[in-house]
Amino acid sequence: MADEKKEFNKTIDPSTFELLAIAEAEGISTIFDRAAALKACPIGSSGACCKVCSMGPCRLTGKNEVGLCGATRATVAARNYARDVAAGAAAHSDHGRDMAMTLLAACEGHAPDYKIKDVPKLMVVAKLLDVETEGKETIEIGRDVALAALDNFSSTKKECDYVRRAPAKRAEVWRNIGITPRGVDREIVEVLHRTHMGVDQDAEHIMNHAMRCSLGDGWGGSMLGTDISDILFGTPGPVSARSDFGVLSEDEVNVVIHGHEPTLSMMIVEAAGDPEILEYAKSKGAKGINLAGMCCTANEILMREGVPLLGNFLSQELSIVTGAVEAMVVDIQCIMQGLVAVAQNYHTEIISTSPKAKITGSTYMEFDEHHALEQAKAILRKAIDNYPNRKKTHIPNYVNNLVAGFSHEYINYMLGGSFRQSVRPLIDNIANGRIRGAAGVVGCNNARLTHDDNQTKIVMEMIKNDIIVVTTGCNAIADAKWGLLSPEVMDMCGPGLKEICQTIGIPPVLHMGSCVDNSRILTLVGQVATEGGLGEDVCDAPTVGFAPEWMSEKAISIGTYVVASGVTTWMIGPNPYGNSPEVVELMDKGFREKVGASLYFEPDVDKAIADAIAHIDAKRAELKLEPYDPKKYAKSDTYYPTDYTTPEVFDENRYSRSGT
Ligand code: NFS
Repeated sequence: MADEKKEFNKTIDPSTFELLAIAEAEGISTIFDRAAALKACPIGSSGACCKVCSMGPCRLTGKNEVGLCGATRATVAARNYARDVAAGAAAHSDHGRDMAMTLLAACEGHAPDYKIKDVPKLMVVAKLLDVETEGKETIEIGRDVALAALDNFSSTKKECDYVRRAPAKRAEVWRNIGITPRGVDREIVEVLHRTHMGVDQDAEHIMNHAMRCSLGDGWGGSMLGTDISDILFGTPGPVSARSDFGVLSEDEVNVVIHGHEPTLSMMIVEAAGDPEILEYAKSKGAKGINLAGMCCTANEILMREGVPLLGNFLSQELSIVTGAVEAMVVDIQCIMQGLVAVAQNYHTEIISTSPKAKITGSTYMEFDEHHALEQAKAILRKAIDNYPNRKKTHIPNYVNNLVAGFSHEYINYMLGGSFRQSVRPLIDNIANGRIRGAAGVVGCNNARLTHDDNQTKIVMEMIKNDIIVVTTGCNAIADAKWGLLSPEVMDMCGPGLKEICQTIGIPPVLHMGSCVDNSRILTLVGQVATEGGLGEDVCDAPTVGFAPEWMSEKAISIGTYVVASGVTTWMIGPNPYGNSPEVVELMDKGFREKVGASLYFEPDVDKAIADAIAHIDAKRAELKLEPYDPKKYAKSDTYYPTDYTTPEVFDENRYSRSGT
């Protein structure tokens, strides 16, 4: 019994649960086992370890208040925090830069397989980047936009161009405290310099710069990454698709695309439609090619092409355990090193593609944008060649339907129609109390937490309380698998939100894309503030952010730029900088005084939910909006009863989830 309970606590996801049992029976070690066997270091996990010089590492625990050089707990925790932000910002922004490089190569004729797909978006971005468009061919504008974007990464200007996209009041807040982002490269370098031994020693000062660096990511590198992806591959609009392990096929070549950059994944989608490739698959006995997405690349190809979602971060090793995956094609970020070891027990080929990410034991097929389609086809041929090697398969029989593709452009169109695109109906219905507020729920899985439990719990609790949700990343995939992106989810909503969703035809949980696309959320909250009606700045509105199962440095950068943009955010789990009460206080009160929002690390998810709802109500009261009263609106007889106590035994019918 005790073991059963331990097993269940690893996940709430029936298909993950099923595959874990198979992995165990077959003696395959996964991250779930390693999490049980390897405890986290208590010193590092609270930000108490300083290893910026070789006299240490200094462990500031017990009676040790300072390190050898005299660095205090606060300085050390703040430095650790700033370095996490810098690493996360670097990952997002280097991805963004690659998108600009691809656009440049396409417009200069070096990457013939890429085209400008969304000309209206190109024009919008050109204007934002001060690129002259009069009398120029589209391709010339594309080239100049790419160059202007590249210039923004290493800009010597005082402010990066997209600061003008922020509401005027917000930009003023940043200027007043000196955290307006310049080129993100410069902000990252400055974090590394300031946190070098013996430079910046004041925790608050270090943390201010951490905010500046994160803003260079959110309003710089990431936002450019999203915009240029839209220019090259199209701005997403609603798309229906399927999710979960049941999307794998018994009689087609299954290719899992895992990682982040759409340059690779979109080309593989195109190559998979090539009749010659299809014929090749048939020549090897398969009925066709079946693509499925993993992690944030999944969100990129779902949003634009409706490619099914296989799973989120913690599902990656288990997808190989199905025995049904001929190739897992990976590029960068969130790719577990354990994949190759798992794949050695099956026929799955791990194909790495990025010159930035050499993965020992994988088959390396460098993806080069100059010959993109040819290389995508070569990758697929390799997968097809592997099909005859498939042996026994275990494909869990779970599929859920979903609707995704909610770019901020589409949300504007959906709310305002084609003549007057606007977020006004959203603002009005928050103001009149039918919608209580809005929550952004984003980010990773974490093997120290029950897989997908916090993700789905927070989203369900929000919509039940009439709080509309925008989601990205691994949270969006958890939601999809749990049926929370399907139309039926309306029945879980509180009465006011349900009424609005039915009237406007808007789902209560809006999938806005990958982690880089959190910049779409920034644009949306910026528009709400600029339009007026919920205060004049982002921090005035009744909005909150959550990272329910965060684990990566990218999540720290995201959490920080969301807070610095004015949205109070809860990261669920222990505070990785909690060794310094001063740093914790600076993230709470200090950030609130400076940028009007706080950053909380909260291990108790129920407390975080309660605090976030109280925060929304407090913001409503400050704005003197109608008090939220669900009884005033339509009666909801399908009000969803929730019991979130983790059951003793695995119960696949715990929520509304329907297996097929
Ligand atoms: Ni973002 Fe976390 Fe990775 Fe995507 Fe998932 S783990 S920070 S959500 S896939 S980037």
